[in-house]
Amino acid sequence: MVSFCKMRECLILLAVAALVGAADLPPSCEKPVYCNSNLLHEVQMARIFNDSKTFVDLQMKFNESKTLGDFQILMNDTNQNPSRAQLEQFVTDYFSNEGELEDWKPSDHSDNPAFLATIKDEELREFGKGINDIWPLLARKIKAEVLEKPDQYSLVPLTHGFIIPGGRFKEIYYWDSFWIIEGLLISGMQETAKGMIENLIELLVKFGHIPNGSRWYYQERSQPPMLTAMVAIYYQYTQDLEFVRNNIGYLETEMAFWQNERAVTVEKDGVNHTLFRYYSVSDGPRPESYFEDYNNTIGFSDEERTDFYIDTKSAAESGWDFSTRWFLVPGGSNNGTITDIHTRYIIPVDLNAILAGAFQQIAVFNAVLLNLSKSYEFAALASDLRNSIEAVLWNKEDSMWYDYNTRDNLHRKYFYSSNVAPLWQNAVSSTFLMANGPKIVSSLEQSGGLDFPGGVPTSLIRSGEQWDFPNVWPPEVSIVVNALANIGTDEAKTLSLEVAQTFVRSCHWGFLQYKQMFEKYDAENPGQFGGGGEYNVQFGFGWSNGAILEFLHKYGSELTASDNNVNGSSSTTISPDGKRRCGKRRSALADDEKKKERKRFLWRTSR
Ligand SMILES: *[C@@H]1O[C@H](CO)[C@@H](O)[C@H](O)[C@H]1NC(C)=O
Ligand SMILES: *[C@@H]1O[C@H](CO)[C@@H](O)[C@H](O)[C@H]1NC(C)=O
Ligand SMILES: *[C@@H]1O[C@H](CO)[C@@H](O)[C@H](O)[C@H]1NC(C)=O
Ligand SMILES: *[C@@H]1O[C@H](CO)[C@@H](O)[C@H](O)[C@H]1NC(C)=O
Ligand SMILES: *[C@@H]1O[C@H](CO)[C@@H](O)[C@H](O)[C@H]1NC(C)=O
Ligand SMILES: *[C@@H]1O[C@H](CO)[C@@H](O)[C@H](O)[C@H]1NC(C)=O
Ligand SMILES: *[C@@H]1O[C@H](CO)[C@@H](O)[C@H](O)[C@H]1NC(C)=O
Ligand SMILES: *[C@@H]1O[C@H](CO)[C@@H](O)[C@H](O)[C@H]1NC(C)=O
Ligand SMILES: CC(=O)N[C@H]1CO[C@H](CO)[C@@H](O)[C@@H]1O
Repeated sequence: MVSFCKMRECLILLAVAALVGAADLPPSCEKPVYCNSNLLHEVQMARIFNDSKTFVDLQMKFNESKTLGDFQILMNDTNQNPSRAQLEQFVTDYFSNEGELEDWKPSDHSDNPAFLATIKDEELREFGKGINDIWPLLARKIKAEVLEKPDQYSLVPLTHGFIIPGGRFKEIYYWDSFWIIEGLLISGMQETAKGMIENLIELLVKFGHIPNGSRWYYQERSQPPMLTAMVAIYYQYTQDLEFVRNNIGYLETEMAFWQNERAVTVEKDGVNHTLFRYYSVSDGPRPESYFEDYNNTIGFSDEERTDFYIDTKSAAESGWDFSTRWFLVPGGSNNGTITDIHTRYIIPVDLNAILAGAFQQIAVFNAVLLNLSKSYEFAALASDLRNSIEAVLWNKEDSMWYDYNTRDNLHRKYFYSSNVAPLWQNAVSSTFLMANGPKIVSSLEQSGGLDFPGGVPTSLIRSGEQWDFPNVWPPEVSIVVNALANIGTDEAKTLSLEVAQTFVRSCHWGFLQYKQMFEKYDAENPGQFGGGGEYNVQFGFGWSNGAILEFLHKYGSELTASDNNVNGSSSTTISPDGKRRCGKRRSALADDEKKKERKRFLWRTSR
C-alpha cells in the first residue's frame, strides 16, 4: 500500500482497512467457552492437551456464566497470569469428558449383506465382509444428558444415530458422510443412511448451512456441499421418492447459501463468470487447532492475522486442510508454506463441479416431481456453471481443469486429484466429453499422478501438509475412479479399474497387517498410513470404508487381491508383500502403441 500512495491517502486507506478489521467479524461461534474467551486462549496456549481438539470437546460441569465468571476470578487472583498447574486444575474442576455419545446398534446392519456375493475374488470378499463388520463399531448416538443441557456441550445434538469417521473425529462430518452413506447403502443399511441425511438436514435448518461437523466450533464453516449427492445416491438405492419430495426444499436452501455467501465474479476474455470459492469469515484461530493457528501468526500484523484466520478456515471448509492448493506466493506459484495461505483467491475445480452437479440433480428431482418451472430454473443454473467451468477452469493446452488464481489471473497448473472432479460430477456437456475424453485420459496418464503403488496421491508436492504427497485420501481415489469411468471409453474404463485395483490391494494389504482402516494412505508404501499435518493418523475410518465398498461393488467381478488370483489378465499393480512395484500396463506400452490403442476408442455413452 505504502509504495503506491502518498502519505495522507495512505492514512485514509489504512483507516478504512482497520475499519473492516477483526472487530467487525463474528467469532468462530456464538459459544464463548468454545470459541471466543480468555479461558479458551489460556488453556489452548498452555498446551494442556497435545491435540487442541481435546479441550473444545469437553463438556462443562456447570453453566456457561459460572464457568466464565469463575475463570475470571482465577485470572484476577493470579494477576492475569495463571500457572499451567492452575489451568490444569481449573479444567479438571470445571470440565469433564464423561462422554456425550454412546454406542449404538444400527438395527439394519447384517453380517452378510447381499453385495458380498457379487465379489468374485474370495480374499476380497473376506475384505468386504471385514469392512462391513466395522459399521457397528463406528455407530454412535447422542446421550440423553446432552439433550437435557445442550448449553454445556460443544456437540450439537441430533435426532438419529449416525456413523462417525473414527478416531478424533467422533461427531458427524459433512463431506465424509457422502462416502459413509454410499458404503451403508451398499451394505444394505438404508435406514441408517437416511438418518445420516436427516441429521445433516437438522444442521442445515439450525445454521442455514451444513457446518464442517456437528460441533458449535465448526459453526462458520461448511464443507464440500455433497448433500444433494447424498440424497441422489439414497434415491438411487431406495427409489424413495417421498423422501425426495419432503426434502427437496432443503437442497434448494443449501444452494442458496452457496449462491449468497460463496459466489465470486471472475472476468475472463472479456466475459464475467459466476463461480464459487471457499470463504469462511470469522475472527480468531480455529478453536480445535487454536494453538497451531495462533502460533503460526506470531509476528503478523493485525490485518495479516485476521486474513490468515479467514484463509485457514476457508481451507478447512474445502476439506483439504491443508495443502499447497491454497498456498499462493508472489508470482502466483504454490511454492510456499502455511503462512502463504490465500484460499480466498483460489477458484477450486471440485467445489464448482459439485455445485454444477447439485444444480443438475435438483433439476432432475424437480422434473421427477413434475415441478417443471423449478426444473428449468435449476437446469439453467447447472448449464451456466458448466459453461463457466469450461471457460475459466478448463486448460485446453493441457486437456485438464485447474484451480484458478483470481489474484494473478492464472491457472494453477499442478496435478491435484481434484482436477478431474467435473467428470465425477457429470459437470461437462456430452459434446465436450466427446471432443476431449481421450485427451483427458492421456493428460492424466502423463501427469504422473497415477504411477504409485499405494494409490493416487492428492498432489505430487512433498510439502509436509496432510493433503499433499505422498498422502492418498480415499474419497479422492473415488473421485478419480468415477471420473475415468464417466468418460465412457474402453481405455478410460480400464484405467478406472486399474486405479481402483491398486488402491483396493493397498488397503487390503494394510487391513491384513494392521486389522485397521486408516483415514489416509501412503502412495509410495502400499497399505501404510499417511502422515503430516496437525494430528496423528486416525483409525476407523468412515470414508475409507465407504470408498473401498464402492470399488468392491462397482468392480466386484473384476478386482483381484493379487496377481495369483488373476485368471487370464496381465494387468498388474502390486504384489501382496506390498513393497515391490511391478511393471504397469500403461508404462509397458510404447508410445505409438498407446496412440493406436487410443484410436480404438469405442464411445459407449454420450451425454
Ligand atoms: C504429549 O506430547 C508429549 C511430547 O510429544 C509426550 O511426551 C506426551 O506423552 C504426550 N501426552 C499425551 C497425553 O499424549
Ligand atoms: C448458572 O449456575 C449458577 C450456579 O450454579 C446459578 O446461580 C445461575 O443462576 C446459573 N445461570 C444461568 C444463566 O442458568
Ligand atoms: C476482575 O478485576 C477487574 C478489574 O480489577 C474487575 O473489574 C472485575 O470485576 C474482576 N472480576 C472478578 C470476577 O473478580
Ligand atoms: C464484470 O464485472 C465488473 C464488476 O463486477 C465490472 O466492472 C465489469 O465491467 C464487468 N465486465 C464485463 C465484461 O461485463
Ligand atoms: C510454532 O511456529 C513455528 C514457526 O513460526 C514453528 O517452527 C514451530 O514448530 C511451531 N510450534 C509448534 C509446537 O507447532
Ligand atoms: C521454492 O522455494 C524454495 C525455498 O523457498 C526454493 O529453494 C525453490 O527453488 C522454489 N521452487 C520453485 C519451483 O520455485
Ligand atoms: C414447485 O416448486 C415451488 C417452489 O418451491 C412450489 O411453490 C410449488 O408448490 C411446487 N409445485 C409442485 C407441483 O410441486
Ligand atoms: C480360469 O477361468 C477358466 C474359465 O472360467 C477356468 O476354466 C480355469 O480353470 C481358470 N483357471 C485358473 C487357473 O483358475
Ligand atoms: C479444520 C476443520 O475445519 N475441521 C475439520 C473439518 O472436517 C474435516 C473432516 O472432514 C477435518 O479434517 C477437519 O479437521
